[in-house]
Amino acid sequence: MSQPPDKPTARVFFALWPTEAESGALAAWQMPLKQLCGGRAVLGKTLHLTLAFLGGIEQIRLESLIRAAQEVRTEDFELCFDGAHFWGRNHIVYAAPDHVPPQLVRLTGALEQSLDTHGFKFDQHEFKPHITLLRNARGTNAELNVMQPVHWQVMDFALAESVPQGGVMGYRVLARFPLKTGGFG
Ligand code: 2AM
Repeated sequence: MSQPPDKPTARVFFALWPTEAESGALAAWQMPLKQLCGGRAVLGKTLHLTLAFLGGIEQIRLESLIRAAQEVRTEDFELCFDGAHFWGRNHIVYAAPDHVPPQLVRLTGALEQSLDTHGFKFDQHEFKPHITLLRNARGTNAELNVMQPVHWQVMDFALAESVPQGGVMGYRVLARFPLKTGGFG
């Protein structure tokens, strides 16, 4: 028999989770940005782009959450991170695409629709695709767009759990959901 979970709820969200090559390329932006903006670099292997944030849900609902994600059928796409920006309200420096591909908008729309259908609540703030690179950063007037663009072929999305690790927030990927290669022609 499998062990019962050690806590009744899990703090979860759906995200695009880069491969090592892509997260490595994005992590290379962190040092020059830190020199300009200070703050704390997010661990390279935990860099991600949040699609939908649910917060705490009961462990027993995870299976149903995974089924909701499995019903999402959208196509793979390329995402290009062109530059870094400072977000004063959250004190973060983040990487973002200049152009948001329509497939990404369709993916978040389909995911939200499926979550809704399955009775899951999620953060309804306007979707602003970004990857947080530095936390507790300060603003600067310096140009932040001095990095090499990072191209990412998005083949899947992930369900992740936030897990506190040694005083900072760590993340664990619980499941991955492939996108359809080549679209739906
Ligand atoms: P952030 O990087 O801009 O802080 C896990 O917390 C992930 O979910 C983070 O990427 C975080 O974005 C995102 N997120 C979105 N809405 C959130 C919320 N209401 N509370 C905490 N994290 C949220």
